[in-house]
Amino acid sequence: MFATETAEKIKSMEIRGAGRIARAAAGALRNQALGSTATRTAAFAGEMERAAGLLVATRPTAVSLPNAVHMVMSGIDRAKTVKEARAGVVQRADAFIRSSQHAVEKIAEIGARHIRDGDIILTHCNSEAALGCIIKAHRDGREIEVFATEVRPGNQGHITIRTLNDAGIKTNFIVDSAVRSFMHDVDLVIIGADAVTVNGAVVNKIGSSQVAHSAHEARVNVLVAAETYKFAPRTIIGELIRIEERAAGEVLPDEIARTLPHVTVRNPAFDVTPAEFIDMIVTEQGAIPPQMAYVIIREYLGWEIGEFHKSLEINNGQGE
Ligand code: RI2
Repeated sequence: MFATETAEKIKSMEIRGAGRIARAAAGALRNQALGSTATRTAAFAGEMERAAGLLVATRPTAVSLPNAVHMVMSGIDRAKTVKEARAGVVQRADAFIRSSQHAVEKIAEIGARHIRDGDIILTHCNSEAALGCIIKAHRDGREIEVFATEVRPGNQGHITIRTLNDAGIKTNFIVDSAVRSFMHDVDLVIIGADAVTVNGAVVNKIGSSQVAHSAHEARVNVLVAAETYKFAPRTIIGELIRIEERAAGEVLPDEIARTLPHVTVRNPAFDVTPAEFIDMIVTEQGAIPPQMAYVIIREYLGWEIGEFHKSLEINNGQGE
């Protein structure tokens, strides 16, 4: 699949989940590079930049997407020939996809260690990283039970309960508004992430902050499963994560909305859970308290404050 088709599928959420969209974008850039007929490096780089821009613009919140695209595209401008530039893109895209899959497996292994025999776990939305931890604990022989939310309006909870059912895990399916009613029965909350900011706040599916707030109130630990490429480097310079607001029709059918001229439907897809409601973030590099998010951005994503200063200087015309 080339970039245009992949971008459409990400936008319509046929391809969804922060990790999956990142791998799909990397795969699309690889295919774009392999299929390009450009004969000059500048034309090749231009085509790839346009493809990258198209992919990044599809969903504004999941930082995994621009991080993956940045990793695949980095160094393209230094290649001396189209052949070299193409080989670089293919190599980096394949490396990203491999390391992403490995990260999800590693997180499952580390996260499962924090699940005890007899635990009742609540999860919200459909996160392959979060479900990986739950399924690994079950496979390791721990007897567990799960509460899974419906996740209006996208119904991602339906995917979650099918996955849990197929793994043979005892699961309770509840509407989103029932979370607080059941929180006293729950031992641990495990959710995924679309983005983690430098101050350890987690951006995830709308409703996650209510889930975490309710867990905090009931003294239930909240564990976030997030690969390091979900950490947001630009939050170091104070940039905020944009919360995607999706079409009103996902919440209320247009034919009903048309009859309600005084009603505006709001449909933010994500919300922000502050670090104080999160006990641990499990990354493939280990489990960290949310306050250590900066270390992940610096050590594993390789972004330093200096790098931003440099790019700001260049943008302001003071650089090379
Ligand atoms: P993994 C999803 O977003 C959910 O917010 C989920 O928690 C998050 O991506 C992480 O998913 P959406 O694409 O990468 O359903 O852990 O809007 O699968």
